[in-house]
Amino acid sequence: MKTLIALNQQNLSRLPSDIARPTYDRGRLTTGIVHVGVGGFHRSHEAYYTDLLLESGDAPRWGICGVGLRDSDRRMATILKQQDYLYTLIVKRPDGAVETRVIGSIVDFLMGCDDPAAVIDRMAHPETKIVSLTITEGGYGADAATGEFDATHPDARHDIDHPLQPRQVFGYLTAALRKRREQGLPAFTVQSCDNIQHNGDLTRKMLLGFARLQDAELAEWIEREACFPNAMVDRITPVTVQSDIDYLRSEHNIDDQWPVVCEPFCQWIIEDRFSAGRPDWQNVGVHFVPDVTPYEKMKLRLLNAGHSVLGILGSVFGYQTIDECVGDDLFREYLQRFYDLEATPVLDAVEGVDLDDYKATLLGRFGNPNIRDNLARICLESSSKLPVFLIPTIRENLARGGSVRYAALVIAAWCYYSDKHADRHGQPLVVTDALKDCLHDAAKATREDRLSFLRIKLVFGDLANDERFAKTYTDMIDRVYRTADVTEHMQALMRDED
Ligand code: CS2
Repeated sequence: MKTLIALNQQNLSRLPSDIARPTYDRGRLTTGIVHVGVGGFHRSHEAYYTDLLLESGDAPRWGICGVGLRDSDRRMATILKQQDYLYTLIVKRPDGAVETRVIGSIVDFLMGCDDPAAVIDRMAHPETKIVSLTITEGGYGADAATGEFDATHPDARHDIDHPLQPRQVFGYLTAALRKRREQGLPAFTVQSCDNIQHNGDLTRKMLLGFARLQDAELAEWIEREACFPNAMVDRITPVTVQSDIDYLRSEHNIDDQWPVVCEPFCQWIIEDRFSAGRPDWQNVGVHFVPDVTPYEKMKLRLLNAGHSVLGILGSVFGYQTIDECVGDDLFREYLQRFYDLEATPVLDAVEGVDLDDYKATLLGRFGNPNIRDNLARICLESSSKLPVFLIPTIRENLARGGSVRYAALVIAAWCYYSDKHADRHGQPLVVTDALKDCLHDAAKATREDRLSFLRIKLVFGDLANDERFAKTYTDMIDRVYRTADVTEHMQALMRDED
């Protein structure tokens, strides 16, 4: 047996010739970008685009320093450090073709919980121009009822009182911006890379909400000086599994402990507002626009909502992956109808995009059999996803008298899922959600009060008070609790429509 080549800087030249790798001098890079939340998505998206840019020419100011704030980031920190921050990106096409490239744009990694001062100093360093974030939809600390920064959260309270030992991202950003201001440096740009409508505006609002509680004058400076461009981010990136690691070992002789797998499609549309300069990402396919609103709305309401529709119905039915769902004509047709009848009528026109083509492309992307995006990934943290991906579509349809039945069945199936933690055969479903217990308790009470789940204000706001929706939802609950074979109900809804 051949000896495996451990992935690290020294071994780059020994990698098999068919593996693309950085040819730029990584030793020369300085870190213009600090990224908080280095998971699969950052590594298949921003770090990928930046690697392309570094490869294409002279952009040595734009190396990335990864940051983990929590202990759960330690594994990533340890593995990346061992590999000199290199990792392999495995791009899998639907036809089975695979492109493999070692990415070199991450050049350092700091753990905030070990050494907060190091993270603050790095963000405050004159070389840092952008602090980007992938902290998940639920990570922005907004109070679900008011939409303001939730200052009652224990970590937020801690951060207000301990400016130099923060726990949350806004504590770090504020401490670093304070330092920059004291040193006469320009504010960095805060670039959100999460799936939230107006992600930059939300980041700004939350950061200012936090900073005001600590230092009103500093908050004013941040408000004046820092930029928070909104952006639409897109690349389907499933969770890395052991077979991906094994594949690199057996096919390419490379020992990479945490590669990333993703689809070929990749999109990043950003509003061109940066306070301290930015990489020339436009040279490697990133689009800069004055207003990203229609693009982000389209993506959240079609791609992400489509994932949730298939993810929840598919999980209850007993499917494991998204491609399995769209491979089933019934699920595919259901999604298409949800798109056409409920999601699309409340979208705005998007310049240069034909929505029918966009939807067809999504079905093709979901169907990529080599991605095998697990429904468990799609369904995790649904309580912070659905309020962004699906519930706004319901609300807007209620306001215009449009159809809400396809979405209501999904919510009813999610109630069943949260109640039973099992699919229709009784096979356990793993639930990972910050509101897991609350969802479970409310769903359990469905027998006594069929609207109990819909009454969770943190997720649904006042949707239970809407008479039409409450009626439709109750009807769907009755169906799902009669039989959890959701395909029966999907079929019935489509039949009624014909
Ligand atoms: C998914 C997204 O989290 C989810 O539910 O819909 O992670 C999706 O795969 C990405 O946004 C694709 O760009």
